[in-house]
Amino acid sequence: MTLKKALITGITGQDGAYLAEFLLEKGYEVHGIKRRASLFNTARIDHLYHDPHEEDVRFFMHYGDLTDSSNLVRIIQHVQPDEIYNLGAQSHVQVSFESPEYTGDVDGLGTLRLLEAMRILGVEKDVRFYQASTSELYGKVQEVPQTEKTPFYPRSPYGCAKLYAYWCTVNYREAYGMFACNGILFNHESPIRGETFVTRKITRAAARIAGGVQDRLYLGNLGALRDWGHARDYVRAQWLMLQQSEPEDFVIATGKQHSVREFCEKAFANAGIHLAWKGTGVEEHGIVDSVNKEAPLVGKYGMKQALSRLAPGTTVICVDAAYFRPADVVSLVGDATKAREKLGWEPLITLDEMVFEMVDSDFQDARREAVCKANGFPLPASCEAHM
Ligand code: NDP
Ligand code: GDR
Repeated sequence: MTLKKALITGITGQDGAYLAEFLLEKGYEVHGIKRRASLFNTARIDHLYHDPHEEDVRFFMHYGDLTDSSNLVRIIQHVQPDEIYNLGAQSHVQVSFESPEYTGDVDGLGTLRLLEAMRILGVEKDVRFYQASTSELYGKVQEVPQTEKTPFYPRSPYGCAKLYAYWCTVNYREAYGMFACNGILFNHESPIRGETFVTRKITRAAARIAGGVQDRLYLGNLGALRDWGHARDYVRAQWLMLQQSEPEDFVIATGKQHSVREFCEKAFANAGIHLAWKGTGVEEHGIVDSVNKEAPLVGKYGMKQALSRLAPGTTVICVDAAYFRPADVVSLVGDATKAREKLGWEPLITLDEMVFEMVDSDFQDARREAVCKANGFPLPASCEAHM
């Protein structure tokens, strides 16, 4: 029996890793495009990798870049995929204000290059295409909650680039009869979320502050409201979209909204720190209200002693205007009714379960760091989360 083949751009990222795992479990042969980097950049997928000389290998990597049409054509020709998942992107909204042209090139034109590569090779009718569209398209929201029909109003170079990619996907579907779908995914997180996105920045800091290896967390807009789901649930939706009889666009969301402030409270509570808030605007800060040495993760990682140093009133979170965006997206919440009805999709992991899983994972790293520091062992240069 011939295996179905999938090609994933952005395989080294959060979603790429979960999707690769999911498709391998479904019996697919999985090919990923990774960028050449001066250091290893495959930590999220190393557990899936096998020496290609072994037998029955179903996971392969190819060097490539969304800014290079020639390699996209070559890789598609070589792999002959049944499905392409375009997850590769410069995906950080704030960074897109600093590198707008690059973001447009990768996130916007990169999508066009992939679609054109399929046409150049004459496989546009044989390959199904998934485009990683985003709730950032809604930006300054025109309707609450947001559905597939809500008008777009992007608020960043990232959002504008993704808008171009969204319409290219629709246009190639209509013009050339391609099976091309946009998944309009709301924020989704996990223990392998990039350290500079706000959720991971918070869970990582909560664990490190509780563990005594960090003093403070600096954040931007604490009032921003997001609809946060779990990446593992969301990659299942990506696959489901390509298994339908007709290509369509779908919103994927939980329908529940929380503020960055609330996310902090949940993460810090799992780390044994109950927060109170003082001040407003850029003067606002989060202080220790009380510590809970009986919190399950505090016991699991032996952090009781480290927590004792945190007297009530200690400042652990500060607002830093450097993290405010030139134009922010202040409130998003999605309505995934269409996905529920047509794909049979719904999220299985709750926000509280996800926050627990993230803090648990970050506690492991914080504990390792604390042990190394206490015993004089050097640590790899840890990336200080700063975006
Ligand atoms: P990540 O930032 O974790 O991963 C992005 C991936 O794209 C990485 O593998 C990265 O490679 C790769 N990449 C970056 N630049 C290029 C390039 N020039 N050529 C080829 N690959 C490149 O993002 P996520 O996994 O969180 O998101 C996946 C996709 O979904 C992205 O397109 C994102 O914009 C979109 N999205 C994400 C949402 C979320 O909440 N996570 C919500 C909605 C949409 P490297 O590892 O080398 O940096
Ligand atoms: P977002 O995610 O911009 O929604 O894009 P991010 O986690 O970066 O920000 C969410 C909200 O939190 C506010 N915020 C901060 N954000 C960061 N990164 N760092 C901070 O210190 C901070 N303080 C407050 C932000 O202002 C924002 O309002 C993510 C990415 O994965 C995109 O690729 C994806 O398309 C969208 O989600 C859906």
